[in-house]
Amino acid sequence: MFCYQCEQTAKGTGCDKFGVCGKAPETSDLQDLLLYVAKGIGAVETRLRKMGQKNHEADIFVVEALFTTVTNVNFDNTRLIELIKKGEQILKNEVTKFESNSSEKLPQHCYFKLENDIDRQAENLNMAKDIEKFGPEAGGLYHLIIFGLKGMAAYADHAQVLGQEDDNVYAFFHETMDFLTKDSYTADELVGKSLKVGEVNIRVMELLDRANTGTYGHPEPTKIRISPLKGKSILVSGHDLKDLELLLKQTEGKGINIYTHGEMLPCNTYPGLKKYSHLVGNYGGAWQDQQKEFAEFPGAILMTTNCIQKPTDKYKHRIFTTGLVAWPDVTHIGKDKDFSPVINSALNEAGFENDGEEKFIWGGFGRNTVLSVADKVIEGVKAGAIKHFFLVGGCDGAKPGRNYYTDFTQMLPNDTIILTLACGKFRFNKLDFGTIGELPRLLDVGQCNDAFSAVKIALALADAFETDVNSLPLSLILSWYEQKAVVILLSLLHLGIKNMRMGPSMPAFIKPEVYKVLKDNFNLIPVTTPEQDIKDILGTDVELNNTY
Ligand code: SF4
Ligand code: SF3
Repeated sequence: MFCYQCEQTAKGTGCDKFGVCGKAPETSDLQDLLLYVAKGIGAVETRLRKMGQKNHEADIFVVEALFTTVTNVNFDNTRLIELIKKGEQILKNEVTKFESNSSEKLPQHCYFKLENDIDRQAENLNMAKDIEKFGPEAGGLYHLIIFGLKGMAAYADHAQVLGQEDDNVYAFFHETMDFLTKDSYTADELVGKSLKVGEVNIRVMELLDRANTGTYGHPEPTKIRISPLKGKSILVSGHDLKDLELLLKQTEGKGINIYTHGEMLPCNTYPGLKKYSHLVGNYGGAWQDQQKEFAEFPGAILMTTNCIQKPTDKYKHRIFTTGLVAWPDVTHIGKDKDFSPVINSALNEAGFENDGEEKFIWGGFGRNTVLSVADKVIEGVKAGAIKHFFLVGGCDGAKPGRNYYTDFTQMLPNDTIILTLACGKFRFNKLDFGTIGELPRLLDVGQCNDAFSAVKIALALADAFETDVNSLPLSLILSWYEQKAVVILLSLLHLGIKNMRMGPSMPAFIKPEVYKVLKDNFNLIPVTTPEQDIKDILGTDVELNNTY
């Protein structure tokens, strides 16, 4: 195996014996094999599309194959082999279709056949081979494109589940997978394609935004309960709004309270979801605390997408997966979305014996809400009450260095507004930052899936001040962990956003020469210390304000 797609990669260079995330070598190699098949499908679909022939099953397959290989999604070899076999079948049919109309030779990926010794075959085609072939710099850029596509596939899948698709997006997935079957590349070609992934991802995030807000309404400012209520309980983690809605419907009147966990927190702010009175609030923090929090939770747990960790014996019997997320020997709820096993498990567990002490946090500051008070925000800036905006967002992870984000937000002066999104916010979202006028200083825009909303807010502010995003009193401090953060970074770079700070460390696949390009063109800066970074941005000395 070789994998360096996430921030917690071994020794900061790559997992080559066992994944720090818990991914076994065989699983890692099978994931790469699945992508090999998906590249073949992309190559043949690109050519068939030029002949006017499309195949929606192939479109969905490529997206699902990519999403399946995102960090902390699918650890189940059986399911991966099933997917590889399904891909092989699609590939065979599509190649036959193509060959009946053309004598052009297809890339070798299109002639993939599953061998008896799958593990050996998978090992021979893993990510390390790309690095051997292209070298570390170009190999890293080649993988940057793949990781960007993985992140984009996650967003496209969520949008598709709620009925939002764009055929041009599928065409781009196929073209890019086809591009990845070539034998050599120039650095310019790879950089150009990476930024193109960022560009198309903006369209995908727009589709997802439309899917979520079109189905469940715009998030609205909401006081979210973060302490438990007496009674039977189900905890829903991941990112999928539709799975939560289906579960809410299936548990109506059953006396079970539903709690969100991790990135599901913003679900409490959508009118179409908060209308269910048994969606009672949020329990716990970000994904990396799940082994402790799930063990303590006295009910059933449903994982809808990433990020799953190895379930411990304390809760393995009462955790369930659905969608693309999977763990060996954990009960998987299939496409029929019959959540009865989850409901029965919740009814069998003790539930909370008492109500917890009442505690709430605010959420629901998506673009619609923030832009509805844009005049107050602009007034605040003009009157000098708001000096600077910080977008502190992205993925959380287990590294101790991630305290940076807690300290950073606590050190920010009181005349600054903090916009946040994704699970990185759990580093500071339970702190009371107070208000500027009537506006809370901390505005939670939503999930990583709501990055489009944050982009819209930044662009609207730039419009209001008749300038561009780079000239706004706005600084972006990104935390990254997995591939959705990678594609958002590519989108921000495509938009020409400069001076972003990124941490807790730079991706292992961004090698020095590539980093130099990012530094020279976009002034992408690694985070240092909160004190130094705030001083560099605001020009003032700060210290930790422990009053929060
Ligand atoms: Fe390692 Fe991250 Fe890959 Fe898991 S996803 S194997 S932790 S680099
Ligand atoms: Fe978090 Fe996985 Fe990425 Fe959705 S839940 S931001 S890490």
